[in-house]
Parts: sequence; C-alpha cells; structure tokens
Amino acid sequence: MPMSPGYIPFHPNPSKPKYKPPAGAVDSHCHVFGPEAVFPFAPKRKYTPCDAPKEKLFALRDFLGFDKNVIVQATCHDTDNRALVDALVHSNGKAKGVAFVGEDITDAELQELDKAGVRGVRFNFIKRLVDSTPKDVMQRIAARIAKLGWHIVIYFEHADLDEMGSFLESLPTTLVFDHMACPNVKEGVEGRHFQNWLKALDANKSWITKVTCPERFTVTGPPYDDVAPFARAIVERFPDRVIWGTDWPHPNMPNEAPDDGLLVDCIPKIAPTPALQQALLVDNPMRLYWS
Ligand code: 0GY
Repeated sequence: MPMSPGYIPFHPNPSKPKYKPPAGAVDSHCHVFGPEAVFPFAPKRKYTPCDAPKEKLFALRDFLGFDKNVIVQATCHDTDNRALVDALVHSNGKAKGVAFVGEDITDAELQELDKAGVRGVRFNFIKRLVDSTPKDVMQRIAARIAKLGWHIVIYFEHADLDEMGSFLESLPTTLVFDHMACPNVKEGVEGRHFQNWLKALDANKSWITKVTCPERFTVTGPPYDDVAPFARAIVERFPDRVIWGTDWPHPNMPNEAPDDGLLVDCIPKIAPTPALQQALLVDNPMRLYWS
C-alpha cells in the first residue's frame, strides 16, 4: 500500500549531533515500521507510514551516539507485534520493547513477548490514531501484565487528566507517559493544564514521563526552544522519573520530519548537568527496561 497522502518520511540525512550522550545511553522511544512486504500494516490502521526497518533504526542509534533502544509498538501495526519482536531478537540485547495487546492474547503469548524483551504494553487515547480500548478491558489486561512485572505506557493529552486521572491512578503498574502528555505550548509552563500535570506527577510517585517530541508541540519550530522549558521543568523536578527518546521515524508529522541530530542537541537544554543527563539517558531507562 502506498503511504497515506501527505505522509512525511523520516529525515533522509540527519546531522551529527554536537552533544555526546553518556556511555550506555538509551533512546527510549522509537518505532519500527514494516518492512511492509514482510510485516504488513494492520487493516484497521488510521495511517500508512513509510517502511522504517530495524536496520535503519540500529544505524541511526549508532550514528547519534546511543547504545540501546526501546522500541514502542505503533498503531499502524495494531496488536500484531511481529515487526517489534523481530527487531528485538536481532538487536544483540540492545533493544527492549513495548507492545500493543488485546484481551485475546494468551498467557503463553505474553510469555513469548517477555522472552523477546517486551517490558510493557501501550494504551493509546489519541483519537486521531485509535478507537481506544474500553477501560474495563484495559484494567483486565493491566492485571495480567502486572504479574510479569511489566509497566503501562500511556499516550494521552494531559488536558484529559480531569476526566482520566482516577482511571489512571487505578492501574496497578508503573505508568510511563508518552511525550510529556502533550503540553500546549501556547498556554505556557505556568498554564493550568501543565501545572496540573506537574501536581499529578507529584502525587503519583510511580509515574514516569518521556520528555520527548518537542517537534510535535513547537510553535516556533526548530531548534524547539519554546518547548525546552516544559521538558526542563519536568526533568529538574522529577530527575529519577524521566526518560528521553527520538521518536524516530516520527509518524504523522504535519510539515517536516525533524533532524534527529538536532533533537539530540536539545538534551543539554532540558537536562543541563551531567548528573541529570546520566539519569535521563542511562540510569532511569536501565532501571525500567533492563533490570
Ligand atoms: C508517536 C506518535 C504518533 C503515532 C503513534 O502509535 C502510533 O501510531 O505513536 C503520533 O502520530 O502522534 O508516538 O510516535
């Protein structure tokens, strides 16, 4: 199938970052797509991306100065985790995964995913991407994966916190939130929704935030200096509960694919000391995915 009309492929030639990540750094949010000829996209997907195979991801990891990846299942593959598992088992132990699963998954299949390196499931609430799973189904899946010691990754917008907060608090595992829970940069760091988000992180000590995707929230564009204060506020207040990732291959960008080297160069702006960088890029993801 051709890519969706207007779909923008990943940057063909990212720059070499000036910032050098610490030894053992983990890119904790990225995807593999296809290749479609081997791992077809899901019939119910809402977009068709370009192929973004594991070889390209691993080459980018090395080029950017990273050591490991956390590969997150995207909605275009729905609950068919074969491309993800294939990437994990060919990573030489340098990748862990987050899967999508439905209630029909068997315990034996969960064990297989665990053996391949899956450490979490993702629930996506972004309406343009999925018709989200009913909450009672999620709760039943959560109870099963909690027994494996996995966590839950939540992709939602923190503007929905009022409505979703008590459901999220009821989930029995560590929660990891994609993309800072989607801040509205126009409201500012002092805005009600972002401040509520910080309060929710204060109250829920097992919630972890990905300080990712400035390119999705920026108004001013690269180098995304308008988004950095949001990420920095989270990193400085919750240094042990933040992780970072590229989001390669950047699905559904509206105007342009970000330069991955430039994204890496944002890191010292959001984590200004070596200690914060070590926690963000090595210690926190290692604790969550490799221990
Ligand atoms: C991301 C963001 C997006 C897509 C998906 O699962 C997905 O399809 O995650 C998006 O379009 O916002 O996490 O890379």
